[in-house]
Amino acid sequence: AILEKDLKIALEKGEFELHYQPIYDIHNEVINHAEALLRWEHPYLGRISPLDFIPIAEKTKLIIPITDWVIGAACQTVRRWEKMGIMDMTVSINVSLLSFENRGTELVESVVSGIRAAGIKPTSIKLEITESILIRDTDELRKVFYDLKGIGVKLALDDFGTGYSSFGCMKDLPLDIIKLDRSLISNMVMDEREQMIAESMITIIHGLGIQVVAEGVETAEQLTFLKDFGCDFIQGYLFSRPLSADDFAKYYFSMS
Ligand code: G
Ligand code: G
Ligand code: NA
Repeated sequence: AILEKDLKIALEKGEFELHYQPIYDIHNEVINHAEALLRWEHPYLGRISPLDFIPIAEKTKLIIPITDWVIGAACQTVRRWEKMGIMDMTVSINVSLLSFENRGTELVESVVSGIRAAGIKPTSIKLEITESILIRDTDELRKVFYDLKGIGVKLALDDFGTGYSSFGCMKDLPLDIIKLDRSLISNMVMDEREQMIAESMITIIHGLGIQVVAEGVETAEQLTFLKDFGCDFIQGYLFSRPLSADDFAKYYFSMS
């Protein structure tokens, strides 16, 4: 089993790495977003999925230094890409519920210091929040969201359309983007009712002045439907799997 000790060592020894999945802007026909996804190469267990170690990190509070590391590393990548001539790339960072609830102020400070240290624009950074956060919609949480907006970073709501979906809550938060969960996209081409749901959701989200990313897009048929429905961004294997920062740069230049 993975232990707290292994996670601590991983941080100290630099066993973590970020990979970046390209996000395609349908209207402008460019790759201008990337989602940072944490990778852990354990010296003898090999690659361990964040699905397996993030819950442990959350239980042991190691999620705090890990999130700080992710924020710093993502900001540095933006800087590195800028030096290579990749301008105006927005990188999204996954932030777990715990980081918002227990240390909102520190989270804002961590984002500010990552941005300053790298010398990048705050608008290059977007935080992705899993939607289960919304069921606990408190005043304090709202303050953190507005503080983050205040420094100029963007906010996205992840995995929309799974368990806790609520259109009611999202109207009160300053969201820039909502990500439609893969489960909404996967059966869409075969199922007219799923098409109706996806199209209606996009319409409602747009009505609130929020942009839409469709996740888990794997086929050209799915893209055609989503284009038709007015979806703004596409993420999925149709374009690319998550890539190392260098491979992302190569992919970016091969597309432009
Ligand atoms: O790409 P992959 O299948 O490994 O991602 C699995 C899940 O792990 C994703 O759904 C994502 O929400 C989560 N995840 C990936 N990177 C991070 C991270 O840096 N922080 C947190 N909290 N979750 C992450
Ligand atoms: O929303 P979340 O952070 O959970 O999404 C990231 C996860 O989805 C990662 O595990 C990533 O590897 C995975 N993923 C990204 N694109 C696709 C896709 O097109 N199909 C499938 N099955 N998984 C994908
Ligand atoms: Na995510």
